Amino acid sequence: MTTVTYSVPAIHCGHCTHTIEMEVGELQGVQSVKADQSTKKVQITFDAPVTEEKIKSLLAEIDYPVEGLINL
Ligand SMILES: [Cu+2]
Repeated sequence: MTTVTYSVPAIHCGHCTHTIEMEVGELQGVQSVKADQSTKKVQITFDAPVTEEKIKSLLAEIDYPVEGLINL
């Protein structure tokens, strides 16, 4: 199980966080998604078959591109 936190500056409201949580949550292998409106961060816990690459390309597709990985 891997947890990553991404910086997603395009988040600007509760609709954005909801969309991200719904879309990323549908990827097989994603255990949890928490998108935060005030910090513009998305924390994702996942396992195979999904990969970071797939998560990032989905976020780019839905117009919430990842602009950085935050190492905790
Ligand atoms: Cu929004």
